[in-house]
Amino acid sequence: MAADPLLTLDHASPIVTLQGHLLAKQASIPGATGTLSWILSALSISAKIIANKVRCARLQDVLGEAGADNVQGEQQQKLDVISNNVLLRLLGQREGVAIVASEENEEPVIIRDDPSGERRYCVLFDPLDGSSNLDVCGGVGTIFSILRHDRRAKDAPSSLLQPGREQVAAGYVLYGSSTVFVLTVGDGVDMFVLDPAVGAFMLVERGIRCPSANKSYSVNEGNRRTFPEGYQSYLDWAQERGYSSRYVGSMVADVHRILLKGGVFMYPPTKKAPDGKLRLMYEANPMAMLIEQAGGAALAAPGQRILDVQPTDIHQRVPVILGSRDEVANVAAQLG
Ligand code: AHM
Ligand code: MG
Repeated sequence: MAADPLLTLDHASPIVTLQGHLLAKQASIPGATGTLSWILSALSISAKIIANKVRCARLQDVLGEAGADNVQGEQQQKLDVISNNVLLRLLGQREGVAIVASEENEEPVIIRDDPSGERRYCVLFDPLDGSSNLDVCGGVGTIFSILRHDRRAKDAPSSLLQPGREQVAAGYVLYGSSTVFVLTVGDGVDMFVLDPAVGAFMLVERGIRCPSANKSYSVNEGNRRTFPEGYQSYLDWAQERGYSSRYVGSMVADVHRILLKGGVFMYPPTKKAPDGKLRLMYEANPMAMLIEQAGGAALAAPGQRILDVQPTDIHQRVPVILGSRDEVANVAAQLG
């Protein structure tokens, strides 16, 4: 691909926006109604609004704590609240959305529960992951997961409690040095970059493959002493072999690097968080779907795919080991 896709004179190399990409996909699926594309378009508009807020954070007094705790007992940042509101309002306008669940809200929000035969979806998201990095201008992101609404379920939470392998789409937006939208609808992983002058996400890479190996691990080593023994053995094993350590402390930024460059990202159980810190439905499942769709692996434990974990609570946590296939296997081998 040319350094600047707009500079190429190759007429066979079309300029593709996220919107155009979704319409083309929709046209290729017989009987597709466009409902999913319309939901993804709400996510893309939300991403542009949140990106703009993140970019102006220092200028607009939206940095710092909002003064309340979220359902996880963590301090909400003002931008967490703003991002959550933007997503809820935009998704709320989409006919195809039945239920929305956010890491920031204790209960799912039921948008429509009419029992008509129409196909509807549940959208789960972490509106601004890694928000504690905002004050130091670090990369943050929005993570989302889309499931089919189960109209037979007795209530909203039971419609949401589906294993990650049932996701119909998943993705994240990284608000980093550029704004990147990474998406899977179950047939590979595509990446778009926001052109702020045009106001559109432009396709920059189709069918991303996560390299099968890279001597690099990403974990909060400050917690090492409280990791289960197998993780400590893995770190010894990796260090003896000259592995590099790379950790931002913002899952979207760390996983984005792993997706493109390879290596392994881990959030193991710790003394403070015996099931790990990351949430199955808002963080682990969508990232696991993306990584598997790119040819990588995502485990909660040896032999236990994250995507096969049966959720029992929408806010539950899960240990995460994901990234290059061979590197995930190296960790699993040490865990025994
Ligand atoms: P958040 O959803 O409250 O922002 O927390 C999730 C973040 C992830 O982005 C990141 O991987 C992890 O917390 C970092 O945790 P730690 O600071 O314990 O390493
Ligand atoms: Mg998060």
